[in-house]
This record gives sequence, structure tokens and C-alpha cells, in this order.
Amino acid sequence: MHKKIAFIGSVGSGKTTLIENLSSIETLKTDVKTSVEIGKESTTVGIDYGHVVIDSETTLGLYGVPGQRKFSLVWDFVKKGLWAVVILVKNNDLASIDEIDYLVNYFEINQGVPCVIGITHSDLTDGGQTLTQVRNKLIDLKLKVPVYTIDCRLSASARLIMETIIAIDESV
Ligand SMILES: Nc1nc2c(ncn2[C@@H]2O[C@H](COP(=O)(O)OP(=O)(O)OP(=O)(O)O)[C@@H](O)[C@H]2O)c(=O)[nH]1
Ligand SMILES: [Mg+2]
Repeated sequence: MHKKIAFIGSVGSGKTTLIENLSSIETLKTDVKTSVEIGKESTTVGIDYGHVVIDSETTLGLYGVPGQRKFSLVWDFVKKGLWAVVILVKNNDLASIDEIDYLVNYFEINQGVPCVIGITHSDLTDGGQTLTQVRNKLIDLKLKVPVYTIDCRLSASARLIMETIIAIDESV
């Protein structure tokens, strides 16, 4: 069975980096140089695609979407037939934290969808406040979702996210 996981979150939260880290194949990337100021040189405009083999019967398709809402046509494609969702939030970035509401709503995430939140870039600044803000938001949204502090560049973080998603799926 081929299962589809979406990686969503604000611009620069680390989606492309995490998929690259997780994938067992060279990822398909659609990053281009940005023409507007978004705090980094390149951004995803299409789709990121990576692939993980779990066992002889199960493969995972890793689908990264652009963080920018203006490319939400891609979000609509990724949303179809989703098995699980990973939401990335950039540490100490209010816009990134606020984006959770919009994304949960857009991707119709409810308790029946395996979901994990990763707070990224926590290696750069202290992250205690962001963790509390994200947890409070989840209480408002009535969602019980594990929240981890991760670094998208590290394989230990990538494994933690993937193992949690699989454990949630097996427990529901
Ligand atoms: N220090 C640090 N850098 C990170 C972390 N996660 C990602 N980065 C870096 O942040 C930058 C942006 O990451 P991307 O993976 O392009 O972010 P994205 O979510 O795909 O962004 P868009 O496609 O524009 O929406 C890259 O230079 C990454 O190396 C992290 O946890 N810590
Ligand atoms: Mg990207």
C-alpha cells in the first residue's frame, strides 16, 4: 500500500529540508529563487516528493507543499487521499504559529488523521514559549497532537517524526 503524508507549515519552516532528510530516494524538488523578500533565497513553488519503504507491503510518499498560500492549488492536490500530516512551525515566529489554525482548517485535520507537529529552528533561539503557544492553540482547536522540538537537518528528528506518525496510526 502506498500511503501519502503531507508536510505543511509556513514559509521557511523546514518542509523541504525534512523531506530530503527522510527520503530514501533523491527527492524531487521545485524550489526557485525568490523574487520577493521572504527571508531566504529559494522557496518551493510546486511540490517536494520523497519516498520511504516501510516493509514489503508499505511505502510512504512524502509530499511537501509550498508554504506560501498563493500556491494553494498544490495544497488541493496534496490534500486528496491523505493518510497523515506533519505540521512544521518555526520557533519564535508568531506568523508561523498563527498559520496552524489556517492549515488545520484547510487540510481538514481532525482527531482521525494521524498528525504530528514539529517546532523547528529551536537550535537558534530558546523555544519554551513557542511550545506553550502551540499547545494552547491545540487546546482551542480541540486536537490532541504530539508536539516535538526538532531540527529538520538531523536524522534523529526525522526518525522521531516518522516513528510517531506510524505509532499513532497503529493505535487508532
Ligand atoms: N538552524 C536550523 N535551520 C533549519 C531547520 N530546519 C530547516 N532549516 C533551514 O531553514 C531553511 C529553510 O528551510 P526549507 O526546508 O527550505 O523550508 P520550507 O518549509 O520548505 O520553505 P518553503 O518551501 O519556502 O515554504 C534552510 O536553509 C534549512 O537548512 C532547523 O531546525 N534549524
Ligand atoms: Mg520548501
